[in-house]
Amino acid sequence: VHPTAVRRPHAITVQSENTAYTDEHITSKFFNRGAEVKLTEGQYLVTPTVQEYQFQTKRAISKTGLLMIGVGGNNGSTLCATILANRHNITWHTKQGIQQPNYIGSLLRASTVSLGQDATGADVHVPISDVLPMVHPNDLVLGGWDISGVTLDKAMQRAQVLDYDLQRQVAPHMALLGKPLPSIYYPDFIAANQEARADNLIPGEDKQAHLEHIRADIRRLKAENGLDRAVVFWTANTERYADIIPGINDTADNLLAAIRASHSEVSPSTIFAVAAILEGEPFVNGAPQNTFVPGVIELAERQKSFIGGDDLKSGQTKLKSVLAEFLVNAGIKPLSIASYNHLGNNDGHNLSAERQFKSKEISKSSVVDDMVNANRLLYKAPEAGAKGKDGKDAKGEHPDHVVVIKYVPAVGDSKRAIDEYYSEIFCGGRSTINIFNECEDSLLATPLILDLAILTELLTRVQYRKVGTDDEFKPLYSVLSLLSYMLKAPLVKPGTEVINSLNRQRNALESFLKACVGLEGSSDLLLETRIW
Ligand code: NAI
Ligand code: DG6
Repeated sequence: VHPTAVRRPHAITVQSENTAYTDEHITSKFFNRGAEVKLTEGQYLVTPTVQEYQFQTKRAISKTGLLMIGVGGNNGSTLCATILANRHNITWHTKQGIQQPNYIGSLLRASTVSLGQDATGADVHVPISDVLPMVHPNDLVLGGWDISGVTLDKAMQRAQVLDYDLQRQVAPHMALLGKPLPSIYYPDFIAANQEARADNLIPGEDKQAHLEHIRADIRRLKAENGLDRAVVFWTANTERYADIIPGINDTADNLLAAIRASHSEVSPSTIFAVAAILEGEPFVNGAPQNTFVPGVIELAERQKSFIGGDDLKSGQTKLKSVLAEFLVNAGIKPLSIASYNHLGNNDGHNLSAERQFKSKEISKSSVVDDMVNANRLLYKAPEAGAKGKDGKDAKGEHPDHVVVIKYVPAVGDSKRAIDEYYSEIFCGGRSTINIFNECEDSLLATPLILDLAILTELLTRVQYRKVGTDDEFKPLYSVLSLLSYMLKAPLVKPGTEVINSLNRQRNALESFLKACVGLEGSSDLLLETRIW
């Protein structure tokens, strides 16, 4: 347990009538500018709109626990070990020399935003984590559950991710974290090949009892560690999709009744999500399965709890969301995107089972939809009222998109990803881009877990007021779509558009953080550089 969670001095002060600072809060005024578009008799009628909001951010950072389900896995153990290495400033020998611990790969800790220009006109960049008070990763209290009862030092060795010299030095600190808490295991939801690991289980088959057990764990961990906030994070094996069954998981009340009745379609991840929601703690899903069945979303709304997901967007998909947007926005028409990868860690083993692969295939496939839909010059729109083979609204023209994952034990955590982008260019020409990407999967994923936990904690401290409508400040909407940058298949408010473009996701986040301190979103217009 690390003792801090105190407010660090705030590095930025905005001097403006739109921003007010008290010991407790930063309050800002923000004008949300947009445009309403109507198509009338072949003409687009565009009316600029503006709505004033106020944001209020609590300045005191919560003492925050990161409670991971699957803490004994590659991501979980790597995250714990790297935080401990940073916290204790452990350096280690590699064949390249001495390596310092760092947070490279974390959007919040290793990337910057421009605040504006100095007197010479040069941009002034600051770490994103300085824009608002945020938890430092070293201060996170770590813990969680795993169906494998291996202690965390041994779990780190089993993962085979970190250099030996780091493992050697961090092992005593990892050993202090002990054994993960016993967890819920419903074998039907993960691959049969995981059974040998499952030796640390909450007994029985009563799902209501399991829910109460997890709720009690969350309460106890909070009390024992003096936590103000516990972010509950699924980084356990990918589950199969749960069937959405009317009367079972379609509403909050039906879902709670289904848990009481120990219905077979309630997955372990859904039990954890419900436990966190009922405890008023945020839940983030780092894997692709549909943990957030409609009943979970309704429950989160009803309890005013926060949820975010799905599936960490680490390498191949992150690049795809950039490359597909680049091609489509350049007026080039991708005809097919073929993505292969092979890996040899336990995640790959689990995904070698058909139903678990299917969950991952879905999250990896959705990522180009919005870019394609935004360019009807290249891709034909669906006929009005047309239906697809599945009976749902037809999607219109779309590039062929295939996703293949193979388990190759020899390569371990070092995933190989191969992508071919085959596109139509000028006057019938063709362009083929091939990408081969090789990387340590868990070292890409781990900083995303940190970013998600830190942002989630921050977003629980931000409230807003729509000026002219709301008298009081209120919390943000339950589904934290501002987390989208780190997630492959972002969960959004039902009925709103999913944004997959990585650039748009980052801009949204940057604009939001700046709005909370009373700064307008970043402008690349740079007008003063273009006029006399
Ligand atoms: P892993 O297989 O090494 O770890 C998963 C852990 O979850 C294992 O220790 C397992 O015993 C445990 N587990 C399974 N069911 C459980 C349950 N019901 N309760 C508690 N623990 C349970 O996998 P890894 O590499 O750590 O990945 C974790 C998840 O994150 C997977 O779903 C993976 O698809 C997803 N993911 C991983 C990325 C990466 O780059 N490593 C990126 C995107 C998503
Ligand atoms: C094989 O695809 C294993 C998966 O868990 C991925 O490594 C993970 O989802 C990351 O995928 P991506 O596409 O973001 O690199």
